[in-house]
Amino acid sequence: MEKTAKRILVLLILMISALLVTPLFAKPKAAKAVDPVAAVTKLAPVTQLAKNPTEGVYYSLFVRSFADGNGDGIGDINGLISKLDYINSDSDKSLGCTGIWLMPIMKSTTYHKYDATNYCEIDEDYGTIEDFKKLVEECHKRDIRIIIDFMMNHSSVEHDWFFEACMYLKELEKGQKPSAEECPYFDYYHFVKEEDVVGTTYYPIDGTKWYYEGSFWSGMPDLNLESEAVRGEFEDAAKFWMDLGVDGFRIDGVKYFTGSEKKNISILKWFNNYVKSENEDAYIVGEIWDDVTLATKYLEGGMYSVFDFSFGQSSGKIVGTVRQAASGTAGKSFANALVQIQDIVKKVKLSSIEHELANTQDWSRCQELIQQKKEILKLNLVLNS
Ligand SMILES: [Ca+2]
Ligand SMILES: [Ca+2]
Repeated sequence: MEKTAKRILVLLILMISALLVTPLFAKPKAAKAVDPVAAVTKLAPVTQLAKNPTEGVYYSLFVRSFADGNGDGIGDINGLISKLDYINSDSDKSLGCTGIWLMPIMKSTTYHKYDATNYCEIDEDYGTIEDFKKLVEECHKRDIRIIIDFMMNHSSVEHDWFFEACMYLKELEKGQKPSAEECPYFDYYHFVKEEDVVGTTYYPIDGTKWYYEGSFWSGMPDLNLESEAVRGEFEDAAKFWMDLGVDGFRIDGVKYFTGSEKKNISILKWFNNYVKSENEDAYIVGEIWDDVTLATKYLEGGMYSVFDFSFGQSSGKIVGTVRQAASGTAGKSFANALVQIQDIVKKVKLSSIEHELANTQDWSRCQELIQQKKEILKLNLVLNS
């Protein structure tokens, strides 16, 4: 295990031990419940150990619902800037998070924005590139790193690439074979003829006998990540955001890149190598929603981390530990679970750590899973580091 990762793990174990010392070793009379406020105060120094983007606590943030800066009822970048002290500052009221993960901010037609219509623009609901530059500056002033959602598996059905490809297919003469030389965007997606449709993830293109793949839904056509041209587009997009100062990426839908785990890992290797060639400290975490052993295999793709979904949701280890913070066994059980996960991780990649995840946009929020009490939420964030 890498030195820094070890330090974090040891720190977590020490923190959790701090929760346990009183109930385990004090005389029965002194075995009272741990005060969450006092516990959080003790845990706070974790922020001081986050020396680079791979360490610390990341706050997952849906810009649309976080803070509205212009009063139109939709959260935006300027609203977020106005609340940064809440995320990390010297104030006792700060959550002490060392990073934020912004759910999609790129131009899109949906409220969730997981289907981009342009990978190098901020959605106008959220603001402008100038606003984003200001956000990066204000975050870095407060030692908050920014990673952003990066959606390579699919674009929006309204992306120009898809529009151009469909127009080309509609204009093909009968019997004419499509060619990427005539229309490069034909190779950007997975188009098949009617007779080659497999399963239910293909959708028809009106006025043609062609179908396109949409793993998630018809509005998100799957991109061909084995195409050099598509990879070039994503290298340009990654560079665009890194030049603006982002510290890394959360890669969406990795398992759906292709039907092959080997190919998916190879795609990750390409992306990871590219990003690291631009910024060797960039943090890349992959969303591989699967059993922890299967998800961990994707570390072969060179990413520093993959999400560990087994720790999340209401039945997961993080929420369970927070709910039982005052018991004599919750902390020990949490530490044991972390050690077990790290044993699995180090068999694949010695220098990596698992990114324990309390919740995602697809689950109920932490506050709902636990309770509306800030100290308890803070404890949850620390365990989620
Ligand atoms: Ca707004
Ligand atoms: Ca795919």
